[in-house]
Amino acid sequence: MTVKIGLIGLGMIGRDHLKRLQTVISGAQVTAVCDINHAAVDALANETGAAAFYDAQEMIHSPLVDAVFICSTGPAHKNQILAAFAAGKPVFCEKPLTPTADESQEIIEAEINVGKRLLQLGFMRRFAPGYQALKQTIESGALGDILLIHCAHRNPSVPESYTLEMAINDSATHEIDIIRYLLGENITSVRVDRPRKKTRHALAHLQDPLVVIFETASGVRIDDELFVNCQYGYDIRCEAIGENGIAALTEQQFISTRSLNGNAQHIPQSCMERFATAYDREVQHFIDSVREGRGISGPSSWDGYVVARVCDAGLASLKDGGKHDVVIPAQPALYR
Ligand code: NAD
Ligand code: ISE
Repeated sequence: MTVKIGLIGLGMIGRDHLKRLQTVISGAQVTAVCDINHAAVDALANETGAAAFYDAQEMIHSPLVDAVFICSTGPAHKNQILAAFAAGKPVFCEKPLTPTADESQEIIEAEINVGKRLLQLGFMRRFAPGYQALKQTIESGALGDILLIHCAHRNPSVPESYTLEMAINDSATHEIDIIRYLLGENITSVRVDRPRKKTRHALAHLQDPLVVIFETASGVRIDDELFVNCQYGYDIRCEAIGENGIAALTEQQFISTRSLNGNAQHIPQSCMERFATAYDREVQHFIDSVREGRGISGPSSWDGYVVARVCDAGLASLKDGGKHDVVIPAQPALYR
């Protein structure tokens, strides 16, 4: 069976997933494309032969579509996800699930009403070999108890549409999810520190860098440097500090060179380059789940909801600089 995909959102990541679905992934075909930018729809429909839609609801309900890919911006996700649930169609949705926890709660309730999981969320780092190896090492006990984790999330730059809040609910979402994945426990408090000095490369409305301090239920302390105008590259770091040793991510898929100029190592310039393998693996996982009818798995709406709760606390801290507690309700049976 070939899964017929309807793709919503033809921006940066939407086009990257489109290329992936056309060239890397087996068992899928993009049969419909949709965006509020009509010119982008017309151009891609022409180029790919996919049917053109300007209205997401119409595309989701079309018989041309078996499964929906949501790559629109965060505020558009909720209504598109609810429409896919109403149509009973599986949905791959880019992170964040929604920009606020209240909206994510509505999605959880709707999916529970459907009675089965229909959504895989785009927390692709869980599919990255480096993070998987880090999780295995932590779980093996070789490092002893984990005490601290140091993270850095550096982007070369961000577009003008990137808001101050997106540092938390668009960028830090990745660390919030991966901390839960690595440690198998929830975050219980958040504090956002604004260093007094801001980079001259950040737009006026941004505060960059920021440092976010998280604590988990067992007391692990995590610091996350968010520096989204670092200029030099897309640099993601994660180092777990245990009682017996440390373990850190490396950039596995790249080589280093030695020459008269010294040692050199390529620095990725975008998330698409740094996490190419992880994106390929998450998308193939979704397509295989749909094709084989084995139910949707991987990062869930619940994961998106929990991350959104932590983000809400982070946004409150971004305003007042205080430490905010996060209380996560019991996990519904559907997501256990
Ligand atoms: P973008 O601005 O480049 O593209 C978004 C597209 O969505 C635009 O073409 C816009 O016109 C379209 N759009 C907006 N509202 C719409 C609506 N109601 N209906 C149809 N189309 C609509 O943004 P992007 O960088 O591609 O990000 C898109 C989403 O993907 C965001 O949620 C972002 O957080 C996520 N993302 C995830 C990763 C990752 O690493 N997993 C990387 C980049 C972006
Ligand atoms: C973007 O939406 C992503 O998800 C990228 O992975 C992240 O690095 C970037 O900061 C976000 O804006």
